[in-house]
Amino acid sequence: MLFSRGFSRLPKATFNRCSKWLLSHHRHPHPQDHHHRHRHFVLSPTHRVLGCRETYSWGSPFLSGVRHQIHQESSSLAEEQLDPFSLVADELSLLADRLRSMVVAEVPKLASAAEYFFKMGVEGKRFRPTVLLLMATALNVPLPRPALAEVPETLSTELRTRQQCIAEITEMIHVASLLHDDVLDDAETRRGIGSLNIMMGNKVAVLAGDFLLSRACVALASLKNTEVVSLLATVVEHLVTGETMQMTSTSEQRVSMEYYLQKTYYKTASLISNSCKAIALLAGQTAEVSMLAFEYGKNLGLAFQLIDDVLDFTGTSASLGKGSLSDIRHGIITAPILFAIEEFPQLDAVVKRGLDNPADIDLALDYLGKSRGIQRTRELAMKHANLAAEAIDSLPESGDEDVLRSRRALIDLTHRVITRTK
Ligand code: GRG
Repeated sequence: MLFSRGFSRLPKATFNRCSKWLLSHHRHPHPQDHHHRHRHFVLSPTHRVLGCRETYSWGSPFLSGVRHQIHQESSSLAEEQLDPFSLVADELSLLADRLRSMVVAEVPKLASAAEYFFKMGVEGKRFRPTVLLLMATALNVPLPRPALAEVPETLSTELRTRQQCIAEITEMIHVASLLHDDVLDDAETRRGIGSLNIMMGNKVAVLAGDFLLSRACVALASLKNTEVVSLLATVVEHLVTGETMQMTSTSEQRVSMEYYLQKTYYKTASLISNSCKAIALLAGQTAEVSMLAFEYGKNLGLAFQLIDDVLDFTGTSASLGKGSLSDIRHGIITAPILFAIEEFPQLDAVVKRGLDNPADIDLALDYLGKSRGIQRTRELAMKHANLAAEAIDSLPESGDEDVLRSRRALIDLTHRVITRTK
């Protein structure tokens, strides 16, 4: 099974707990198990955590797991190091233009609110559209049905436009959720500028989020694919469910790794996993390939959020306390603290008290510094990054250079997610 392989380095009890709910979601047979090689992002033998200073390196097996179709390429192509973002740069800039035109509103106030985070320079990392455009190319393989083996040029252009539309919808849902999140959190900044709630007030920010969602719905309807509509509607439900889980958790739920992972899937990984699946469905891919696309997105999304949770404590420096500490200050308990509780059970009572008291936050940070919480969170993120890369390795073979290049870029992204500092 895809899940159990990547978790082999985690203690069994932790793996069982972390993966219980994940296994109950979307269990599926691996279509090409025999092709699998072990791919592991590993901590270097010299890896250590001293007062939470840490050094990580990528084990050489990183590239060795890429399947033989990639190894069979000409060495120049195989060695080519391409930035995943630059591979789709032209399309990303077209997408940015289209997004700006899609969010034009009749009422001037709503128009300026809706376009706020689509303006040049404040578009964010564009991580999701990059993944989706790369996934569209990575899945550009002949379909098993002979009638569809030769796709005419016009049809493949039309398919690409529809897949770009998924990237636009995904970005609109993402930005809508950011706007609502900032209202709920009373955030003051976003993407390095004043948050919309601060610039225009909570009411306009909520309405702008609703407006983006409605424009996303119109775009989704235009695709005339009910399965894809259903996937993305479920994503919105998951975003709201995840946020509500975070907001309403009991003290018992706050210290549960299972609860945390489920909330993380809903809040962060569902959007990218279901959008990846939508890309595959639009291409008419098989259930197996669609599920591999989903698995890639899910595991990449989980790895992304786990690293986000580490960075909240460490910032760019890898030293504890250098991050914004925004989560813990808002009483939000994330994986590093949950792992620290396993080592220091006395931290459980501190966390359950609610962390309203700054002295309790300091105490929790002291325990975290003495624990392997940060390191174990990174390890869990690496397990998910490995699983994401394995999903790409398991795609049907292709000799097409563009397809292989995009697959390598998707695998490269799993690496970047783990090593990112912002
Ligand atoms: C209105 C759809 C909708 C949802 C309402 C508020 C809410 C329910 C959900 C919150 C979802 C949320 C904001 C999750 C956090 C996801 C996350 C990791 C955001 C940061 O993503 P980046 O770093 O941001 O990719 P940029 O700015 O680079 O795009």
